[in-house]
Amino acid sequence: MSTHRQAHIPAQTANPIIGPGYQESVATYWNKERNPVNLRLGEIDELFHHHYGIGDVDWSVLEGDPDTIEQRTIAEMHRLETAQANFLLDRFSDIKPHHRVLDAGCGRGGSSIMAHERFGCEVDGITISRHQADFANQQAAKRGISGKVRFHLKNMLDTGFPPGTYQAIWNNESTMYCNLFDLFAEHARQLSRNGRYVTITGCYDDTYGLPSQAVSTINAHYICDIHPRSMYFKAMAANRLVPVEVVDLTQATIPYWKLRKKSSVATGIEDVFLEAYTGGSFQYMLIAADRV
Ligand code: GPP
Ligand code: MG
Repeated sequence: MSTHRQAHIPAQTANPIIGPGYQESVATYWNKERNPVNLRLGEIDELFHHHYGIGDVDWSVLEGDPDTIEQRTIAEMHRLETAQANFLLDRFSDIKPHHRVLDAGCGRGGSSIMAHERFGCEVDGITISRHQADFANQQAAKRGISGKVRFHLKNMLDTGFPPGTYQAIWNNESTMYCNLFDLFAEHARQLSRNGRYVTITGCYDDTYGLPSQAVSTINAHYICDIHPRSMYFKAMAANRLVPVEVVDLTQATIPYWKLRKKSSVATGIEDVFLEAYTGGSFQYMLIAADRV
């Protein structure tokens, strides 16, 4: 009898860069995802985000002409999500037009397009979802920036990009889809010496031990695996990434979730995020690090 294992052929065979099982289910989720909470917001200015918002809410959007409350609420949520992306990009002060930057887990490309428009640099966005890569490339084409902003079907743990290619790399709410040690090893390889890495992420506070029920519910909702806060620093220290700035954005994101809960595009996960953040088991963090 042969002892050879039958090679597993993923259902999504058109995507050869992902492994079977976990990554396959994540890609399937994002290939099917068409949530109005992302598409209706993105349609406002054709910047499609897959992250949450920060900053104070203008609560007047829930008042006044009832016919415009819905659209004004959606515009306000979008404003807060764009503010989050700008807060992340603010950590890259030295990007010049000749630099290349990498958006790891780029979603539909909103942050990548913002980076190019702000710095004039070349941007590579990578995702394991063919739908997201195609969608994001169409957005770049519509803006006439396809020569500068390119989206690829690639695995952020193993991109194939040459060593030292990037002056900057970020993960905007995408680290919870992979092992941090593997991820930061790949980032350190691709970053130039003295390059900058930034992540905004949700992490659980391991002061309290393991993930709370609310954090576990978020994991199940998005098929992700939220890491403990301490693991970010261990994985950075192991991979030549030295933190230079840590910002707890938990209080800054709570207003976004309160508004989202009242909006027509709420998905049902809002109360869970509010419970996790206000209960203290979950934190929304920015970490910036230098590649030494
Ligand atoms: C938001 O994406 C981000 C994630 C799904 C990763 C998980 C992030 C954490 C901070 C835990 P999205 O914009 O597609 O989500 P939604 O459809 O709920 O707006
Ligand atoms: Mg969203």
